Amino acid sequence: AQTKWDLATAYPATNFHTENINAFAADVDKASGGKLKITVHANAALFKAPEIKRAVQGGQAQAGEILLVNFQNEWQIFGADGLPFLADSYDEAMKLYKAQKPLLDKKLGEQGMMLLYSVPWPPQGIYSKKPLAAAADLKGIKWRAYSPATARIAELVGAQPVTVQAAEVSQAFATGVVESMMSSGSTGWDAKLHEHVKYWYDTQAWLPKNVVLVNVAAFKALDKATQDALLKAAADAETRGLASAKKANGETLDKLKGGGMNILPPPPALKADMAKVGETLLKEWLAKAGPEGQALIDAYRK
Ligand code: PCA
Repeated sequence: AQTKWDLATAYPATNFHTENINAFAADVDKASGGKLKITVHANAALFKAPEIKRAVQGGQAQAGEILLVNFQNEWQIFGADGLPFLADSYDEAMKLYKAQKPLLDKKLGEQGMMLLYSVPWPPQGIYSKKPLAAAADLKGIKWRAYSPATARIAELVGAQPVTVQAAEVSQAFATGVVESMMSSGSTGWDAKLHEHVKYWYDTQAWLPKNVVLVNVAAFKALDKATQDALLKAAADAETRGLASAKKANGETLDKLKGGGMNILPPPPALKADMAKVGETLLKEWLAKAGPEGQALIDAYRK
C-alpha cells in the first residue's frame, strides 16, 4: 500500500530550506521503496506560516515546516532561538538546539506531533532603506516583524512594527508598507530586496530555526520499515540543511551585493545599541519563561 502525505511550508521553492525538504521527500520516497510519497507545498500555498503548526496538529497536513520563534507567545521556549546575541553563530545555534531539543520533543509530543529535524536560518542582520549609524536612526521607521521578538525589538528602538510573512516581504518593501527589518541574506534574496533596499548590516544577532514536524498518528500508521526510512532521511536532512544554511549565507549576501546592496558591518554605536536591546529581550524572556527558561539557558551555557 502507498501512503501520500502533504508537507506544508511557508518559504519559496528556491529557498535552501525548501530545497532541503524536497531532497528529504525524495530520500523518503527512495528509501521506502515508493511506499511513502510526500508532496511539498512551498510558499505558503497550502497554509500560511502561522497556521502550519495547527494544521499538522489537526492532521489537515500530515507534515509541515514551522519557524519556532513564531510560536513564542504560546510557549517561551519556542522563542529561545530568537533572542539577540544569546546564540549568534552556527555552533552556538546548534548548542542551543541541543539544549532545547528534549523540551521541544516533550511539548510537541503532548500536542500530537513529532519533531523530525531542524535547520537554522543564516545570521540575522538589519535591512534598511537608509543608512544607519545608531539605533536612533530607526525611530519612526516602519519595521517588518516576523515574530514576537522582532516586534519587541522595533518597540525598543522606537520603530513601528508591522507583521509581514516571508512570502509577502517583497511586496511590503515595494509598496512602502515597511522600510526596514531584521532577517537573513537568504530571505532578502528570496524577496529580491536589492531592488528596494540599499543597506544590510551584518549584526549576526541570532539564527532562528525551522523545524519539520509530523503528525504522530500519521507517523504511527506507517509500517516499521517506512518509519525507519523517514527517520533516517530526517537525520540526513538535518546535517545537509546545516551545511546548506552556511553556504546560502555567503551566496545570497554576494547576490544582494551584486544587485547593488551595501553589505556592511554594523557601525559601533548601532552594534552597542543592539547589544543593549538583546540584554533587555533576554531579561524579559527570562521573566516570562520562569524556571524552565532559566534551566534551558543554564543547560545551554554549561
Ligand atoms: N528568514 C525568515 C525567518 C528568519 C529568516 O532569516 C523571515 O524573515 O521570515
